[in-house]
Amino acid sequence: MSKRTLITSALPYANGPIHIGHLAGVYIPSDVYARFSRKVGKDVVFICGSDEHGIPITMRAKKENTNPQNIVDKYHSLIKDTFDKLGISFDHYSRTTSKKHYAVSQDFFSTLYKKKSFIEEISEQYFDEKAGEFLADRYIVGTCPNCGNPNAYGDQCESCGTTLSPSELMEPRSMLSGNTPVLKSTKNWYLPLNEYEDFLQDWIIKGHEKNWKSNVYGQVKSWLTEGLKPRAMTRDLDWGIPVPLEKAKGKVLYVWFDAPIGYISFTQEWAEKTGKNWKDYWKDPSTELVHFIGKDNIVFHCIIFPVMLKAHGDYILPGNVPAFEFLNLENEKISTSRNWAVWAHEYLEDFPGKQDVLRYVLLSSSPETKDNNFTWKDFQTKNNSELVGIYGNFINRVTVLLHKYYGGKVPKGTAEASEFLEISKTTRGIRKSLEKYEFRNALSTLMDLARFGNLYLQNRKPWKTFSRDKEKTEQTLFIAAQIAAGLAHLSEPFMPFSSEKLLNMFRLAPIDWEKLESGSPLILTGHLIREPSLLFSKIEDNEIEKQIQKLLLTKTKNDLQNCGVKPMKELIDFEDFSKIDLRTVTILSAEKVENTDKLLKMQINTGVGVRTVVSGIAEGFSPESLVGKQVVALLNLTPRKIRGIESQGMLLLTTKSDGKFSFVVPEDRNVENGTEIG
Ligand code: B3M
Ligand code: ZN
Repeated sequence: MSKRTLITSALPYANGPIHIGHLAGVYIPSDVYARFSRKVGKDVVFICGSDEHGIPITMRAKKENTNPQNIVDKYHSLIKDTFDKLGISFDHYSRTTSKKHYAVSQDFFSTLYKKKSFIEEISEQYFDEKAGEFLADRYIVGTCPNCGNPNAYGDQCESCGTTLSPSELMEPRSMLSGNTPVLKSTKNWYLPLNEYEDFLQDWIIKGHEKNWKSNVYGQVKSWLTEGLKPRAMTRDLDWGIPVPLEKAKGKVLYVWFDAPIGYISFTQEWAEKTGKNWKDYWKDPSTELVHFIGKDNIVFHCIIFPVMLKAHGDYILPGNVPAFEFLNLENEKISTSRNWAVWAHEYLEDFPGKQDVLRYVLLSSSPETKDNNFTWKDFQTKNNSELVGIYGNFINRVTVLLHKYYGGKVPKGTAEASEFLEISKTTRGIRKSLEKYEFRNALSTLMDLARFGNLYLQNRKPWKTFSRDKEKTEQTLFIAAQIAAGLAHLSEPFMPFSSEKLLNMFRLAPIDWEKLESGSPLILTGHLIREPSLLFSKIEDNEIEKQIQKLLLTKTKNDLQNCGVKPMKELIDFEDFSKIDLRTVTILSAEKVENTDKLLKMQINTGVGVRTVVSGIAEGFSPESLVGKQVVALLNLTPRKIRGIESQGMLLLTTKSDGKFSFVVPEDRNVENGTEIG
């Protein structure tokens, strides 16, 4: 019987588009795993949806000057569309504002409430008096008591990863007003995580040391060693799912309470749609439940949600939680707020038809065990040297030779050749890696088969043997065709678009992996293949340059935001500007103004007469160094008296942040004095 497998991907917050970090760390690996699991004959359901509650949404709404509903509507459709276009093969992609999800979440809460799983506690919570709101989690920032990061959030410090509660922050400040918040009492419902320590010890520490990734297992272990605390499952907010209790009016479910329940409610929606029984997937202990997440979600998926499931009592627990580290972009942390990202929807516009290239590159630099890095140069190299140079090249050689020598028909040959075994060996290798969530290994095993194919052709040189050894040439291309067919099938989880193209080129129907492992030929003698068509194409330098320029622009914008340059003055009309009379002038003489440190008196040749100007530049220049210098002056400034001397114009200078100044000078050193500037 096929093993039932329920695969979930972390629900992306509908507060912004999807970027390469999300894809590399959650969505592409989970999709590969889901596609692979289907191929090996498992009964798979692959579930996800948008996370539409919580502070990330309300904060975004504030930033975009709109309401949360508009934000989630906008980003939910963008995200869903992006996943579709990238071939992420969810069986169901929903959203946490769906009716079903409200009902399932409220029901879950009520069950725990009836079972007395919560502790009711009146506590002092931070309240922003200016905004008139309680400050939950991310609305409050302060200094992390663990590592000293001055910008830790009320629920988590992103520097050291510690989970926090707002009261633990030092020097708290409100994100709404910047003010120091006050404490005000309010009642909330807490899940006493500390009461589940023994359960977690048994289940994870004793039960999953071998099969969970060491980064996940290690984190959980260290939290358990530190000891757990009760955690509030309700919030004083106006955006979220109402707490289903009369006495909790105005309160909503904590977003990390409702979001993981989304995995359950979305499975129910999917089952209704397909006529399946959702309980098979959530209540039968033989079902394998796998959560794909980023490392910042480990605590929620390995501690809080399992405790919720355990307290409820009706559900299975996750069998594995493969969590990924982070992907950096050009050696810097990806950041939505700083726009430091490659946005998937923009990639799809800039590189049409190249979904598989992104899938390939992100998988090959997937942050499996440590943070990894994406660079555009590397992206180009991987496309040009690996996809075009190795994979595409092999396919092209095989299809061209088959057409050239045999009219596109697979020639006679025997599968009883050692080279043929490479295909089943590759299949087993990929299976072994993917079962351990080692996506990079799996992908390089696939590429090794293409490398092997190239080497095989290189060694057997069918273009040389064709005229003198008919049988050998036939055998070579028979095997080469098998390898190409093997690649077509085996690429499906990783590069589904190219796999489909290839299968079509070879006029083959998809098959299960058992067949690939069985060692029978994949394409028979006499089978007619289509004319070769291009699978991958070279990415040129100018396309990469364009992307790098885009990032440089972002960097410049970010730098400008952080530098101390004064903001621009009000706009003026051209008429205002044309009133200004700027000219090139030459300094004829310069002397210090008596009893001052800063002032110099100068005579200047303006081309329209000799003038006197007084300027506060004595600390920067000696009078002698100025004589003969051609500079720019504003001539029609109303004269004013400085220390009894009438100054009849102004010399133009720039002042740097260190206080040093320099003259604005014409680039052409031979300009006549009195030449107008404008
Ligand atoms: N919405 C994703 C994040 O932390 C979060 C995942 C929810 S999974 C139940 O970015
Ligand atoms: Zn910290």
